[in-house]
Formats: sequence, C-alpha cells, structure tokens
Amino acid sequence: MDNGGWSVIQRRFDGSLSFEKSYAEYQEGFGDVDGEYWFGLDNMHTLVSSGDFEVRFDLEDWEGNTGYAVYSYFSLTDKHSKYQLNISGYAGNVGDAARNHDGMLFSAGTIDNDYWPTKCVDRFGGGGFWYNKCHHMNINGDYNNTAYGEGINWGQWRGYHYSLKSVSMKVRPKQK
Ligand SMILES: [Ca+2]
Repeated sequence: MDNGGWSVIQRRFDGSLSFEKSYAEYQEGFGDVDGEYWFGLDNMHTLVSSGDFEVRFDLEDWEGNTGYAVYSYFSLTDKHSKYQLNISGYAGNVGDAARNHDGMLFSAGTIDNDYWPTKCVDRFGGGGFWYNKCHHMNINGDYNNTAYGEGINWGQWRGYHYSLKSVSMKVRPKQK
C-alpha cells in the first residue's frame, strides 16, 4: 500500500528489469515491490476479486511531463478464463487507451490469446499484456525502444514511437 490506499501492481522506471517473461512468470509475478515490478496475474485476480476496485496509471515522459488515467472499474477473471480484463470508466489526461483492451485475454511468452494473426508479444516488444490486435498501450513493452509499437507506449499521449520513462499501475478499493 502507498498514498491513498493504492497498491502498486506494475512499475517501470529505469529499465533494470526485463519484462520479456514467460506466461508462467506473468502469472506468478516478478521483480521487487520497491523496484521494477509485476505483481502477478493470480495475485491481481485474488486482490481485485475481494471487492470493487479502481485502477490508476501514472505516466512520465523524458521531458518531465506527467499524465494519468484512472478507471473506476477494474477486474480480471482467473486463469481458467485467461485473466479476461474488464476495465471502464475512464478519467484522466492521456486518453482512454485501455478501452481497446477491455474484454481481452492475457498473452505472454508463447501463449497467444490475442486477435492478431501472429503473436503481438513477438511483434511489439516481448512483454505480456491483454493484447487485442495489438495495442493502444504497451506498458510492459521493451524499455527505451522507440521502434513502432515496441516500447512503453501510450498511443493517445506520446504515440507509438515514444517509449515512456516511467509508468505504474495501481489499484485500490473503490471509494464510497
Ligand atoms: Ca494471435
């Protein structure tokens, strides 16, 4: 937990940790909670299934500009239904990139649950995500990679050739 009751479930800020991980690693989680970090899909499912949760993305570019997106509804299903993402109720200043990923299943490593004829994971930076066909945001992409769609992108904010300096994803119980 940190300020305001938010729990960090994903964080990138210096590229010290590769996010090119297997499906099993995305399920279990990897990294350190105080460093670059992925909480893990099973942990996320357990946490957000304990009540109604909102999610917040904080973004920073290399010029010191910051932006955010908050979604008032966030959940994911369990492993048997491939961690299907439910995300809606956008507010923020970087654009509703997650809309494109609402309802998607999780893909990582060799496990392809996306709508692209081949693998979004292989084409767009190696990270796991709720890829569609393929993405409007790529927070688990390849750090500092400015090739089209391969880096840490938030398409509606800095486009697909701009890999953000930092990103985090946090959840907390919905405020009454
Ligand atoms: Ca595919």
